Amino acid sequence: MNKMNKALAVAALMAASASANAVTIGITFGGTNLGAPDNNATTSVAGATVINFNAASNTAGCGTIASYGISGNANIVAGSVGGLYAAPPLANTTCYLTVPQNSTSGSAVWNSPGSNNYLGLFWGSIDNYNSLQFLDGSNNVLATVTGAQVIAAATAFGDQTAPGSNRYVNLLLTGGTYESVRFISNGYAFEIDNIAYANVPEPATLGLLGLGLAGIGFARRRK
Ligand SMILES: [Ca+2]
Ligand SMILES: [Ca+2]
Repeated sequence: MNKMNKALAVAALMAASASANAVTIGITFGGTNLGAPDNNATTSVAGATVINFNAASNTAGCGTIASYGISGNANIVAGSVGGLYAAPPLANTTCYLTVPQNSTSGSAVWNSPGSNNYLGLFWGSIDNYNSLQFLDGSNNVLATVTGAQVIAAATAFGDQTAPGSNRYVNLLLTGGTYESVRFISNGYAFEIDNIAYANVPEPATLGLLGLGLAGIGFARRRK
């Protein structure tokens, strides 16, 4: 991460910290292209576990949301159905998660194994009516991320092919961990593939700690 990106990341953290609770979110973009047949991005974070929704073959169906620890108004699908869902771009022919499945507004909750502070997801055809919420063990909302926060500048919402509206999104919580994630969409649809999760060291916290130690050292030298 160069200095400009670090400055932008800090600015994003400060903006996100305006919410009432102590949890902040760092948002970055980009992952690793898997090549065919997945093609679309997956996480680049070392040690993260990836859910690619490919356990069942396309011809046999894509399995149930329950088999992935998901409940609510959602479905595991492949391909595209006009007006309902659109496959992630780059000719991804694999199964993925879509929210909602049977009404124009709905949500689904994915229970993450263990406590984690990192979430990665391929967010396909990003819409301004898509959002996600990080929840604690009592289902309190720790933080919210909206489609408007992750779409690239000058990109049309819902564009099924533009790179700026089909992004691998990396979300890192500072000051807390989540137990589950709620995916919300007030329209068709919120398409998700390659969910990644991990509990990684918090670089922002370590950076702040490092600054504090440096300050103490400087004060001592002046005495
Ligand atoms: Ca997939
Ligand atoms: Ca969409």
